Amino acid sequence: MSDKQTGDKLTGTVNQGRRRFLAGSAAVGAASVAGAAGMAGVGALTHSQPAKAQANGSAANIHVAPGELDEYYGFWSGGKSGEVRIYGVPSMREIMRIPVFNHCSASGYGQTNETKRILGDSAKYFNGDAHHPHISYTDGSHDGRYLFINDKANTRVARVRLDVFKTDAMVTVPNVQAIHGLRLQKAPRTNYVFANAEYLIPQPNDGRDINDPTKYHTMWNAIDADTMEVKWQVIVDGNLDNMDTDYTGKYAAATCYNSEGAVTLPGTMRNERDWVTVFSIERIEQAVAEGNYITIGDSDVPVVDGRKSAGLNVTRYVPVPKNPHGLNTSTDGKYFIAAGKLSPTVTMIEIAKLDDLFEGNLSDERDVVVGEPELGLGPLHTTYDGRGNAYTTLFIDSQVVKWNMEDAVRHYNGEDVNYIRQKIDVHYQPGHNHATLSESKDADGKYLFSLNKFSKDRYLPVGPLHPENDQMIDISGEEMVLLHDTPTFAEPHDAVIIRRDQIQTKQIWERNDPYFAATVARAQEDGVTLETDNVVIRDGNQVRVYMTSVAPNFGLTEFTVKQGDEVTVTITNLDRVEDLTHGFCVVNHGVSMEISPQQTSSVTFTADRPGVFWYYCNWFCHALHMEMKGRMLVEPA
Ligand code: RUQ
Ligand code: CUA
Ligand code: CA
Repeated sequence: MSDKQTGDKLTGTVNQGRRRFLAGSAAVGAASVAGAAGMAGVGALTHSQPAKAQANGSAANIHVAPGELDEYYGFWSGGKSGEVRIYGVPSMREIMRIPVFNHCSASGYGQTNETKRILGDSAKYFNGDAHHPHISYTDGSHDGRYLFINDKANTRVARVRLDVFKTDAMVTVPNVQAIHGLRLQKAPRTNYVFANAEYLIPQPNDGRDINDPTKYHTMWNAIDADTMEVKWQVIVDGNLDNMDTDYTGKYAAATCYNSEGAVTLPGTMRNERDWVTVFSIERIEQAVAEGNYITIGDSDVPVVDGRKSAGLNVTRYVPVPKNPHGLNTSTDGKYFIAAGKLSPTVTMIEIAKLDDLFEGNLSDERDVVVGEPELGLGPLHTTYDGRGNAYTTLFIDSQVVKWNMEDAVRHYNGEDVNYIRQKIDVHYQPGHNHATLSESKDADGKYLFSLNKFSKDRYLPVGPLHPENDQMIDISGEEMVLLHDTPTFAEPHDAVIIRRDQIQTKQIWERNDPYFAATVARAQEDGVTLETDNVVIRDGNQVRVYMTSVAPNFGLTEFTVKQGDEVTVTITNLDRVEDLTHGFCVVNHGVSMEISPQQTSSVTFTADRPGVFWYYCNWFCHALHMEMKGRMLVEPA
């Protein structure tokens, strides 16, 4: 590439030209959607702001000098990669990756016995589709104990321990498909993880009714956050997309874009309105306690019928413009705000009115709506600054719009006020956005991230597949200011950012940690003390190899097995030094795992070929790290 081309690429003129081109193509796509939605006429797109960060000095604040620590932890969903990624905010240095629904070549997640126990039956899947990471609460504030995240691809919900940054529990939700929206009870503490199943299926899904979509339905699911067991499910009308909970622990609300119960795209656009489904957690618990439920198939999870036809009054359906998407609770606890997607509006539901709704004191479901501001094209998600302002992504407009909630309510009541504060261009096509602490009552309105689905011309080209582009915006002042671009891999849907003091991590493992307790118990059955013993135990054609590691030595420099043996190697890292992780890798066997200080890790594989196979430490641990190895001697069968 010539200097001239490089120079051109950096000029605002060219960037703006590209912006228009992109906005145009997005508008064409949207126009066909909007046309089908009976929304012709939307789609005039203009952009005038430069694509580069504004030079007003704010960017200097986000430089975190070498050796300095960031102010916030950012937990990014890894999307189709199935992982969670940890960034320091504001530096956007990637600090760690946590394998959750994927398997990991480095740590052995998905391969070690400890992690296979966590993955359970779903260990056979190598993929996941993680969307919504959320951190546990006590009284509406993040308590830093756990992070929970959904897997749309294989209908799972996982929990990550934030003292060790490891996935420690997973559940596959029965009788539903595609967990999408996921949120936690915020008060008094996170007792429940709530999970939306997006797709409609016959139930039980055992081959019956496959040709009769009128018999399909889906359910809203409550998982016990402490035991990770599914506690109950609620059958709903329509489907469930995104959701959020209130700040009292009483209510949750979910968007439904398929009130039609359709199985095709045109079908899901038929109704002029869809709805927001509101759940009364108390009333559902009461129905379960009174035995007012069924079970489905071979699952014993109580299923409460929340459809209108069942008349149980555990749910309410609030009509909103068709095919809504995001639903985000304002951090003052006042509103559920549902984004219009195909409508240029968001709908504000006043949570304080929900008691009256369920008690039948309102004449119309829509009476809980207290604002419906028009914001721009393609509103998808909303976040908050804790100062009364909301920030909504506009997918089609490629903008984030800052607007004032109380002014939007006044406007809805007929007052002539302008609730829009500012629109800022983002690059390009934003989905979620997320501001610091904006899922808790502690929202501090400092940084906002716009998680953009397209990066187009923002980075050095890497072929047809592009990264996404997560843009950091300063929202601490009156004006939003674009600060920084971070490329991210396929694809963070959502993120959660909390203060660094809200997380307390362990520096080394404790020997009695439940993460490897089952492995310790197995060793005890063999009469092995993991901290001292280096032994090989033969049990038929199963061989259990126990060894320690202390840099730069494995407790065994060789062990002998027979061809065809099932070999389990259990290693206990006796080093107590922070950051002194060892690895265990067997050459040509696809075996690799992490053993961090004071951790026990184990892996089982078949010694299928005779010969000499070296095993080695694959985590650089010592000046003699290269020498930290041994031989597995496999005798011919
Ligand atoms: S969704 S881009 Cu999976 Cu949260 Cu809206
Ligand atoms: Cu132990 Cu490298
Ligand atoms: Ca619809």
